[in-house]
Amino acid sequence: MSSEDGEEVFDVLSEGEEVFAPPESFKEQANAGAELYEIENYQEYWAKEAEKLDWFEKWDQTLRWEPPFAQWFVGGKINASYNCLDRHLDSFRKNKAALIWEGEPGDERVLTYNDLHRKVCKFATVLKNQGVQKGDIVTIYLPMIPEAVIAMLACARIGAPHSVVFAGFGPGSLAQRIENADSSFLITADGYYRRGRLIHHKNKSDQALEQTDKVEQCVVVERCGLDVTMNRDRDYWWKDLMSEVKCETPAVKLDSEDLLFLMYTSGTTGKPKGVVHTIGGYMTHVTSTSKYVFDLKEDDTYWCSADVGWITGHSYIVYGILSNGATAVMYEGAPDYPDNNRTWEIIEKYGVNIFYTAPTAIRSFMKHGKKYPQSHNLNSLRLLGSVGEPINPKVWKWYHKNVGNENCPIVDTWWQTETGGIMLSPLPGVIKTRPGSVTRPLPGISAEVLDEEGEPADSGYLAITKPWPGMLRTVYQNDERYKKTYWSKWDDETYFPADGAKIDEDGYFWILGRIDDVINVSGHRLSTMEIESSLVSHSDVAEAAVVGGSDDLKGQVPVAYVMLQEEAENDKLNNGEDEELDFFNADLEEELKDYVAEDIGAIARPRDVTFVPDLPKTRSGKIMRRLLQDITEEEELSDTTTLKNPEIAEKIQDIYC
Ligand code: 6R9
Repeated sequence: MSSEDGEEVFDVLSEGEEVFAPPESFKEQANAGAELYEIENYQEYWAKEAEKLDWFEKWDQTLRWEPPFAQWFVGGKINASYNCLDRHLDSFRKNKAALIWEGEPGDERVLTYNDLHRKVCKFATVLKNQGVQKGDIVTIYLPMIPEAVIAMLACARIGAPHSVVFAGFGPGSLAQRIENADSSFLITADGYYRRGRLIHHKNKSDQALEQTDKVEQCVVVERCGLDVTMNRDRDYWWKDLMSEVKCETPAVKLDSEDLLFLMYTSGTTGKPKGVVHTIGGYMTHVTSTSKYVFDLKEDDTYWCSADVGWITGHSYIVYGILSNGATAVMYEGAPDYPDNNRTWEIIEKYGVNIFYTAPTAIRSFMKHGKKYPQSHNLNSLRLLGSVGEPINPKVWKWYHKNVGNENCPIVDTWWQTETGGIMLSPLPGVIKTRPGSVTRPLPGISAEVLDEEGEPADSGYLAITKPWPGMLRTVYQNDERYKKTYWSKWDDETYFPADGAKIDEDGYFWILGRIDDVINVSGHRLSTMEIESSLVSHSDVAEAAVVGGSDDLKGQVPVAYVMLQEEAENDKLNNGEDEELDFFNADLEEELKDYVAEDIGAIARPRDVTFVPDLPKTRSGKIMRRLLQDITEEEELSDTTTLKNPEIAEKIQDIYC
């Protein structure tokens, strides 16, 4: 891996492949250097990274590993809120912007580190006054407003773990999470703005509280001035409670292994799991990876477009970013409201330097066309990131060219709710990238591709082979599920993320998507993702989802659902008339099948290509292939309640049948 002079560690990349070297100017100033790929002892490495945080007392043991249970920085005393706030106040950062917030209607708020600290201290006092104690789980059900961050850091300040529930979830999901966490304290809001609509959020909370009697107190943030019903025995206005208290609650000295938060993963099967994260290891992981992967510098303005209700928001809007003392942009609304200029306007207006988003968003930017990013000055951008699902090479290149002006390294970051922080990603400025590959594990992370038996393979399952500080500690109150889900595929020292992966001759990793998205055609393992990527590389295609349809002879065959580019949709599905689109075009269907067969091989040729107006997606933007599977197999539709667009499933069913 390393060359004589230790400089171009990754010059080994095969010639002729599409390889993007980091711009010289980026390389010279990068936080990361090639030596980071030479780490010999992962525990020593993480201990060094942990030392960059502020500890009240140092740990006596870096790692206690009793597989599959890990404790990091054992005996250390720390507070996450202190690391995100107090430690910046003795320097010029005191009056530096911590959060630049923009509401969907265009209202703005800027909170400096000092402002944020004051508000967090006050709300921590409120929590204490209301009787919240160390260890009590506080449920936060807030939209993308600064109070979400304030509430999280206030909980962290007094050692009350938070469980943030994404605001887009409905009452049933909220009630389920409150029940599972046995949480008696809820923080919600009157409403918020989304795509120009006013969402009555308090109503949704009230409906949830009809389904569970756990909640004894509910604090309501006023965001929109909505007229809401307040239950006198239970509900309090945030602003009333805040006006009564002083900014006086110090950060409590907590144990490194005390709970920081629970995050429920929207399980594709069964009930959601409460993923448990603890303070010391998680903070070490997210602080270190923010610095190296996003190349965070003191004068950067960083924007992650995820919601704080997801792990990406927790790690890379709040904890990892604020602990580095950086300035984060936070935006309340839809990226395309009131029109497709909004995202680019935000980047231009605040001079965003680092932009972190998801492939699903990039695909929709792409669908609308390059004229939108191109009509804005995006020269401030110097680094782009991607997270959440595999990014097709075509989409990667579009992002690189039309958003990054061919001048910004792209970090395609693989990780999960369970991993806490980024695990595989390019170190920008150090490693050359290939569109579609997450490159290599980050320093201190050991990953491999293993086959069913646990032997190294070129193509198989992604596996994490050593513990890492941000790892989940367990599934809340369910150690058995923790062991069974994550540590029993091979042995109890090897973590199973349930993602398929390939490794190429240069040691680059290619994530193929969840293993439930892998199909087996005549004994050949094919990633639905690979076929999707091929379809998306056709000029008429905007988005594609592929599932396996049962086939008597081959076992499974690929079945494709395709959304066309706007122009192609108008031209090719219009049937010569201006009325409703007819989602049928035999010629184009054949053309796409041939295209895939040519591109990947006859084995990948889809049996059906169905044109659809939209694809079923979860609220975090992941395509819900399970539903397409049901449609393909002509089975009853499984649960659609976690979908962003539940109505689409039946529509597709009508088109397909
Ligand atoms: C951070 C986050 C985790 C699942 C994961 C994988 C997929 C995430 C990816 C990626 C390919 C990437 N995933 N990042 N697949 N390339 N860069 O998204 O967490 O919501 O828990 O999802 O997302 O399938 O297993 P989470």
